[in-house]
Amino acid sequence: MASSLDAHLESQCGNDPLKRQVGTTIRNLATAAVKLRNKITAGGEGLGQAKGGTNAGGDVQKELDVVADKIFMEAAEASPLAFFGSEEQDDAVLLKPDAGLAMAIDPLDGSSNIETDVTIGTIFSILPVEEEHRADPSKVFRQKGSRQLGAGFFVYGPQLLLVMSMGNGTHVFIFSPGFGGFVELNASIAIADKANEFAINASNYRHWDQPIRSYIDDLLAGSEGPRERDFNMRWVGSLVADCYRILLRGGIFLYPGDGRKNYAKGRLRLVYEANPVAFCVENAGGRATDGTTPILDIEPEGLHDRTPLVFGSGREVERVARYIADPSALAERSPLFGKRSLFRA
Ligand code: FDP
Repeated sequence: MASSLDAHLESQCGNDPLKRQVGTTIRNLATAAVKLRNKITAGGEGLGQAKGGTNAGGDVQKELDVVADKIFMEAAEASPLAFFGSEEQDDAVLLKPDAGLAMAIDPLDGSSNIETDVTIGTIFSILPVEEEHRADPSKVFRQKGSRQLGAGFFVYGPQLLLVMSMGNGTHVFIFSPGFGGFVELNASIAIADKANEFAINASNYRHWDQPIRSYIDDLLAGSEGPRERDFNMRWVGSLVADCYRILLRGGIFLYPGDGRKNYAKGRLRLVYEANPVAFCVENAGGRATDGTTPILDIEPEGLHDRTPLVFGSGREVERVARYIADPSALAERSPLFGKRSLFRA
């Protein structure tokens, strides 16, 4: 019989008081995710409708964004958290001043997919709270991702999944209505080192820097290009879904910075998107970088910072970093570099 989420958390946390607080928080998040999944499944008009407001990053808020934020805020209030930071709120909120943890969350990832019934998710990052953070709360979400005590995401797709890590492997749980809770689906994921698929929003091709264009050109050239083999492309447009696919069968995801206004660091958020994804990916043997620095080594300047994000199969992520570090070396190798682009056929 597969192990339950409860049993897994018990074994991960042992008698360590701080880890037990992480365990309690993840249990509360799991209950909240089931609540949100029930709302999504019940449907009803308007879940994907704009509310008329924008969130901290200027994205239009939809009804389900607001519902999700409320559900996870309630879960946070019931958890041993001193600070709570959400994509949907401008500033972090003080909850229980003496508690040991802080949590940053994207309550509803993939909002643009809500009304089309495509997979969406919730992404969370749990950090320790030190005395210096109580003295100056503005520092609490400026901790590097490598300091996360627990991180993961829920996937609201055909099945409700929880992908999580407490720094000791990456584990997948599936919600079983019959059992009335989450049971283990994959005890420890290992990302394939070799990628056969890539994920990128190719409509931004003309805005990318040359190294990213060259890298994608070489993938598209397939067996006729320098890679001498074909690659497939998959882009769901919900980070959680693209990440889960890559955890399962390898591949690479890129959301680079680009030349559009306000996209110099891409679109994704460091603290509550890139960090938890990187934590799960690295704990599954993959890599995550902003192109030059491992995501988990970046010191955020604030809760809503953006970062370029490249993650997935280790060898492929390293290759992208080489394109960025030394484009001139690749110019000799790539038959397409500097020539007519495949996208401008
Ligand atoms: P969304 O805005 O729909 O919430 O987190 C932001 C995100 O989705 C990711 O889930 C997704 O990978 C990305 O944005 C998609 O961005 P583009 O629409 O620019 O492709």
